[in-house]
Amino acid sequence: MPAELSPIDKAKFVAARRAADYVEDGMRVGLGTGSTAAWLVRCLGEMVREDGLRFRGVPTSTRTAELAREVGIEVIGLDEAKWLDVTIDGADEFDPELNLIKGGGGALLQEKIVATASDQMIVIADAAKEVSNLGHFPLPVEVVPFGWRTTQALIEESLVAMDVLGRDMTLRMAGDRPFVTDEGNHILDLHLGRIGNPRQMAMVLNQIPGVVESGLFIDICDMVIVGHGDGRVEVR
Ligand code: ABF
Repeated sequence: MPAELSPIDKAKFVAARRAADYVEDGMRVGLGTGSTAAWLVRCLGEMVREDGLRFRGVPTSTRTAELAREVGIEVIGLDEAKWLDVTIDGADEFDPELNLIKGGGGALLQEKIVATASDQMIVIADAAKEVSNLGHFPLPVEVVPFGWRTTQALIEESLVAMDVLGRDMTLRMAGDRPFVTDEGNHILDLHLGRIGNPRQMAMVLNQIPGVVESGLFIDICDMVIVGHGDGRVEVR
């Protein structure tokens, strides 16, 4: 373990380190995005360099692709890999059913495509990400730039129809411009407080034409590896 880690980084690191053991020679592995996933990529890079681990990684963002190459991981695209043995990624929240909110880092679309194309999805998270109900973390929804205000109005209408209270929505910004995803889209962050029925919410959002994807991952995650600041690891 790297020396002098803060408790939060230690929690992320121990979860990532445990997840790295699920990667075996010859596998095709989805590599997540975010600070926890970055620890995973660094751990895997060390295993490649020092233990001779041989696998191919499919990154879920340009950031992760750069880091993976830097640490010596062989990087391929999803279309080359076609199907993956496992994807390991972070999350913003997970509930007891292992439903997730993802997308705080802005890479939810590639993350969802890659995770869905995998035999297994493992989430790595610090203990603060565990919630009884999703929704405290703002729900990211990726929308196409064309007519995004109209899409926003349609999302609002859908939330009213679902009786969802507290429907604040903000366009994610990068400085004084709208944030642009790797696919050239924008992100609306929905401040909902509590999502009573994540499955219904995910289906309703995906029916709106300007919505590309939501950050709700339902029935995709198989296992969550939870790291604690004192170095303990639990598996959900
Ligand atoms: C990715 O990174 C995202 O889906 C999620 O939004 C974020 C988690 O970041 P971190 O690990 O830095 O908390 O996994």
